[in-house]
Amino acid sequence: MKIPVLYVYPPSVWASVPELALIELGYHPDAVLRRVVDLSEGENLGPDFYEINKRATLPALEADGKHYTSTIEVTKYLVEHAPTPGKTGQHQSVIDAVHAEELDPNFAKIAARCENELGKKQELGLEEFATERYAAAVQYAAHRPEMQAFYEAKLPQLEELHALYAGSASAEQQQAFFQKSTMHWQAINSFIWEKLPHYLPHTGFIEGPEPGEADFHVAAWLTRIVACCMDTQSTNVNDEMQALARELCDEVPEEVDRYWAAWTQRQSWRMVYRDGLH
Ligand SMILES: N[C@@H](CCC(=O)N[C@@H](CS)C(=O)NCC(=O)O)C(=O)O
Repeated sequence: MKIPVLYVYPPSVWASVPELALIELGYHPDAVLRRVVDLSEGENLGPDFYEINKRATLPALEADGKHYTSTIEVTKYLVEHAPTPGKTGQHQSVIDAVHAEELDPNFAKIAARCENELGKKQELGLEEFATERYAAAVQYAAHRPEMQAFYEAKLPQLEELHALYAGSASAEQQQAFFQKSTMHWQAINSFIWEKLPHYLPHTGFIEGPEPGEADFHVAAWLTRIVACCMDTQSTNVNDEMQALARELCDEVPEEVDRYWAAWTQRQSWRMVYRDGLH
């Protein structure tokens, strides 16, 4: 049988979900072959990866002659084929919740609510990220007329982000982006306070004493949100929950605090985030 191929990029939020799953579900380290698709260079926007995943997103999995092209599908496959079976999740609603567009953890990373935050994120390398990806897509589009519809959908978003980060956006575009970013963080803030605690258990994990399907998704989402808070704090904060609390302008709900502590003690989480939160 052919070894499944998992398409990943280490700093990617959603590609961390199958990485956590592989370890927690007891897969042998060589059970899947990893191929890195460099999102910062726009490699996912090219024709090679388009053959694998028409959505052009990570993670993707090639297994049993099929392509699994969303985080939910990839992780479900890994759960269903795990060496330790019986970990099928019972909590699809929280998985769907953290994948909702209004809580998109990738937008949380690029969002900027004011000029100060935009400046900080430029310093963190987002200007280069936005510029390289836009340039790569322009190049691909020029040579791939057969993918015209794909680039027509992608290029305006990439161009807009490039303009914002390169400082060539109009004042109106900038204000609209600040407003969209503010609303995005408000949605994240209210999710963490009003909904997330209801999904979290008093002890252990959402799926039981050990992490299961829903936990892999929630852990990756929460880790990215915490990473964004650590990145943009105006003073150095070493404590992750303290950084989250400052973003929430409040304390962190105790259920979230407990869940974070449970995850950060796991070998799997330490392995996946060994080079830093992302
Ligand atoms: N809802 C999709 C989102 C996946 C997604 O956005 N992945 C990011 C990496 S974390 C990506 O590949 N983005 C590609 C791009 O922005 O061009 C899923 O869960 O599969």
